[in-house]
Amino acid sequence: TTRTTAKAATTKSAAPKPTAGCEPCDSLKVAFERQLRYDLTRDEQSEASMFHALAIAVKEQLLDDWRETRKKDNQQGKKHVAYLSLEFLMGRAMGNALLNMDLTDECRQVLNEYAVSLEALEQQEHDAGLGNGGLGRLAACFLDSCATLDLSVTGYGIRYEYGMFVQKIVDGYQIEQPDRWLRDGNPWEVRVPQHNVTVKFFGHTHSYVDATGRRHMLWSDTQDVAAVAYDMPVPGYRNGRVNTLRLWKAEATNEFDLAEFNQGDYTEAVAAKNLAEQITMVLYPNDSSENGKELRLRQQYFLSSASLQDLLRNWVAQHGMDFSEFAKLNAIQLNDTHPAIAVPELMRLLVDVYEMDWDPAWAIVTQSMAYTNHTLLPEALERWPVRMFQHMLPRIMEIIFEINARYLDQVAHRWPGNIDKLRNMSIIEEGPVPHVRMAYLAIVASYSVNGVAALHTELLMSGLFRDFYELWPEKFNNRTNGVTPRRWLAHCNPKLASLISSKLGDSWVTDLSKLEGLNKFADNKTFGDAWYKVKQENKAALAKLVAERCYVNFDTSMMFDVQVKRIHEYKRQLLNILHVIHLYQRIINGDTQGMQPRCVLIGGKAAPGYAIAKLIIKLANNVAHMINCDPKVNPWLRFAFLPDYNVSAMEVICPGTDLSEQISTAGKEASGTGNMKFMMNGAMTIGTLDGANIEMLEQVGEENFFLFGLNAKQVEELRRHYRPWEYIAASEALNGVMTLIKSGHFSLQEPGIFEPLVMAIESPTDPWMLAADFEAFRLAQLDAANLYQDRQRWTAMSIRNTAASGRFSSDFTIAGYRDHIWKAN
Ligand code: B1N
Repeated sequence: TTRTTAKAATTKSAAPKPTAGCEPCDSLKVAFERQLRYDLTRDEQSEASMFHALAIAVKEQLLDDWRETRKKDNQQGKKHVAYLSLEFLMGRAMGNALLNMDLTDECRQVLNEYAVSLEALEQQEHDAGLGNGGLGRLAACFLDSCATLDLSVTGYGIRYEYGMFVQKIVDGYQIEQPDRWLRDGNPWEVRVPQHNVTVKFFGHTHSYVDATGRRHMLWSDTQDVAAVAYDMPVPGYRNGRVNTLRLWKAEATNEFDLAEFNQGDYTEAVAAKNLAEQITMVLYPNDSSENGKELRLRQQYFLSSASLQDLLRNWVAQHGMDFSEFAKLNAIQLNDTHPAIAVPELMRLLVDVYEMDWDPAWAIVTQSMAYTNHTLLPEALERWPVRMFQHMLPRIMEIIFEINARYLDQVAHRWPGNIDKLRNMSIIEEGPVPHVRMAYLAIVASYSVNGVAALHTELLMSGLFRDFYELWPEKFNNRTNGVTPRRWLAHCNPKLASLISSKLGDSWVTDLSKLEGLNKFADNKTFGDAWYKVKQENKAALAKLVAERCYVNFDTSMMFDVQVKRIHEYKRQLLNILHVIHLYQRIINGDTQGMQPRCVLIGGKAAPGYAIAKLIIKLANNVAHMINCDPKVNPWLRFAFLPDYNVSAMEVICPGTDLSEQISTAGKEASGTGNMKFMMNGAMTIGTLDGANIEMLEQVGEENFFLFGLNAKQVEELRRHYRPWEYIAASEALNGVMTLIKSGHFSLQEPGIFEPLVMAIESPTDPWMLAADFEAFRLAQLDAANLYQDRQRWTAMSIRNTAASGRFSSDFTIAGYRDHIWKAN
């Protein structure tokens, strides 16, 4: 099978291209062979060493463009955007780099002589799992779109030694193991020691007045940590641009723990390097919830300070000490509040280091900072104890107080005599333990505040940030998320990509609205058959993954029903499992008339401290065991939990899915992005009116979407008088399921372990309202099952879903950021 995608129309010569002023660089083949031959650390024959050699050779091919991009961006008056994020969930780089650089065919030719497939080598790459889920993967999709739209954007992040943990399943329970993704080296990164900066922690502040009467602030006796830049290339799609993802690693400076040196404790002092290097050791594995740990605040400040110092140093190198044009030529996008400490840090650098006055410095901050909110969940809103701040970052805390005092003047002016407003809107939350509200800090300092889907932005403006919306309506805007069609269609689904290109040409790769052209073929029998055939082949690939990782056989003649995402109560994997148990009961009871056989897959990681989420994983595994062991059930239903769900797994999963589960409680999922990947790859969605589902439904039409459940308003309304037992009593199906769980049928070895789940469902304070939505979900599933039996109709709907997915290209999203937020050229 070939993986040639949408490139039939493009021509590409294998010859190396000459570059001005230097000899033509080696061809991919020469570079690969040189690398393979001269790398003594690896065995030439192994796939791992061939992958490594190939990656280095590919990186070499993009060095000229990389250098040119930097030179051009520095010279031309192009606006630069710094995308600050604690997470970049990049996944593997090889397939994407080859696709974007149009080197896939040439690469295959080179590998031909080595009797090894490109796919086999690609498998050797460790995922760069520097993120938890949607937020981190969004940052990665955005980088691809920015480069493809020829924007000058630098991603700034942390080079975690250990990324998202590796999930093992032992006896049905999640076990976390460290992700040593760098153990074989990272061929893509370039260490750039000349870009080192120093980040200060702890110490004391004091001030003095100089001869001219100007007050200067000093922050001294600090513990200094070096930030070392590691750059990763971000190639645009066949346009010659190579942007940069700059990841910072913490290292000890010579000054670090000087005191111990002076006491003669040389070895102790050197050993103390650990303390500095801890900062970038590990990614916090909590998705959509606050981490609250001191080390996390250190990570946030480390990233923010290093990145801003880098930006300002670059600015001064180009423009000298004149910052008057800074905000015109720079935007700083905060990916949630995680890097919001960049606000006071930019003030500190401008005022203390570059000796600007407060007002012009504040003008620069408020004209360059923009903030994206990603969640309404209260447990995710970052608040740091003032005391922790004062101790770790004394100068930063002073600046926050000053920002707050000046801003509260504005509030007092807008709402004279309204003490409640002052208390509610203050950046400092008073109380026995005063806290800094990071979201408020971000809003106050930003000229743009955006949500990530239409409903989410509405709820921000009417709920969480209502007061701020009243004060500054002009700051608020919506930018619905998107995903890159390079990775999430052209690369991960080459068969569908070439089928699409056979009808539409390949311009859809950079203009996804072109997919609308597929509607014309939705009811065409021949095209439908070809579409179905591709889906079946992709299902076979997914079945292979499931067989290898779960030891469960998925039969491609059955419907593939998939829910993969972080495990969280609001995402309602439990609702999905309840439905699986219901199907199981029907089969046991012989009620299989007209039933559509299906394979259900659930995958995702639970935060290590999230007990209920871990219990949901255990339930899924126990239910799967009962189902898969029962030969009577087997022809109708199979169920697997996929361990260690990550970006690379999704590249196999979304092309092979028939039915995509997007079933969060309405009003809780800010946007979702997995939903879009499935839609793009021709899955039907069963989903609630939540996040971007609503916009997907608008695009594709209700007749091509299995909609069910309460809407956000109804959820809020029902909260006040929710009586789950009434829903359970009213539903024979749900009643049966609850009774079966309580009977201990799925916990024979460990009686009672699922009691907390039962209690959650039956509680009148259950925020996720599983019981309320169960019947609607069951009926929507019945619709889906019935429809699946009409192959032609289902296929037509699948085609219409892909056709309507164009809006969810991150190119569209980024064009929105470019035009409405960054105003970039
Ligand atoms: O961000 C995604 C959205 O599509 C999802 O709906 C949303 O849940 C996700 C603290 C988060 N929101 N908040 C986080 C991640 C890590 C962390 O430490 C919060 N992730 C989201 C992209 O917009």
